[in-house]
Amino acid sequence: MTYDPQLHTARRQEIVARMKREGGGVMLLPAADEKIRNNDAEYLFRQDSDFAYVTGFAEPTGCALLFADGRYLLFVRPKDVEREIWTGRRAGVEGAKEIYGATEAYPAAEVDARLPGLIDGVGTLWFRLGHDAAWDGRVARALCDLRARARTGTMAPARLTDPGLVLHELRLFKSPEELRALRRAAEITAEAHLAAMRDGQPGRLEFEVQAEIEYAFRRRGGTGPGYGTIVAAGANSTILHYRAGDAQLDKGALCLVDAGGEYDLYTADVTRTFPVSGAFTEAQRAAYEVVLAAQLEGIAAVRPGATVDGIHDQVVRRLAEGMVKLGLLQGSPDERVADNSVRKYYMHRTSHWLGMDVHDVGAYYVGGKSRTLEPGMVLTVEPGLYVAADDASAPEALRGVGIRIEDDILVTSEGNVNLTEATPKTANDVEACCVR
Ligand SMILES: [Mn+2]
Repeated sequence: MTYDPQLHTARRQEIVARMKREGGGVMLLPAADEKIRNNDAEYLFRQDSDFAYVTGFAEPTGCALLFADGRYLLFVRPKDVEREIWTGRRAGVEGAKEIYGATEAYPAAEVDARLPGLIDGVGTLWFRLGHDAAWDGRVARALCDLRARARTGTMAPARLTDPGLVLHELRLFKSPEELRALRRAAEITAEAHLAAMRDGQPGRLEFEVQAEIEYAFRRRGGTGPGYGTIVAAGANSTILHYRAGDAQLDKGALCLVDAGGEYDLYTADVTRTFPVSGAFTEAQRAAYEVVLAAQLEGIAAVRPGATVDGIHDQVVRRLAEGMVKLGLLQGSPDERVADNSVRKYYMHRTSHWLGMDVHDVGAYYVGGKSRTLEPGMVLTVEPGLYVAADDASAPEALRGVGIRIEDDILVTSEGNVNLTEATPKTANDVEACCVR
């Protein structure tokens, strides 16, 4: 997020304090590299979340090294008058120290040459293996180099530890600054969903609605979508990770929109489902009420001491009752939960952490048990109901109906706050937003 010398220094101090409790050493955090989209055109750059969280440094390429003894190194792209004319200003090696607080800084091109010397004798190297193949290779070569020279007194780190152990635990608990960014992302996202409901008229194409949504994100100062925008018309809504395509929104069908704006590296994650005609059919409304009731119950269950699995189980139980009532399943709801047939119409989990990454970091299980919620955590609650278009066993009026309702919930000491409650959700409120 926006660089703030005090904030980022305090974060690094906290990380170092926690590293010391786990054996000290050095944490190596690669910055994201620019990625080629095709030929020489690049994807829009997005900084690595861990790297951004620790450094506040927005430029691509290089890495940070955080030593338990307090040293803080940055490898960055050096100043280059010629390149900067083409690709923009760089802080450079001097800026890395003077602006970003590095105790030492070097050109990114020197990483390979300097890395062995920097990790020699540190004992523990905090590095996330398996995240980036190029960096895995770099680290492996540095370790090999040190091991090969062991007779001369070099000592390769004996322990490789996942930085997530410290970093992702910190990121799981949102600070007031982070919550400000998330709330802003939520505000922008509410506006985008309102635009989608307004614009999602019969005859519109999915990508037209997507354009309205992403226009709202950008116009309000967001970076854009925090993940691929889903606009799913009709039976497309039963495909969980469908992207906005070119299907037409038909009168009588539903449209499912799963879209979240990113603001200052934090993203919202909101799903709403609205009737294209502006009014739910009786069957659609009945199914909608089932999902909404499950979602409201799931949100109400979010409080310190609750668990992600517990909330999921409660939501599944409520959905099973609804599925029986709607004629999708037969028998008793408990039996249908027990034999897992609920999965036919609800096949995903109810919650995930949310923050800089849409599926944010942080352990879901501690000691083999579903994690207990604590104040400062942010998670989604997003039950759904998806009836395949060719499901001959389902009531005809429900075939091809996909409904998901998703909000972003902050755990507080009193219970929770719904960060995305500004986006209309009751069937009546949604209809009222679908002005036709
Ligand atoms: Mn989600």
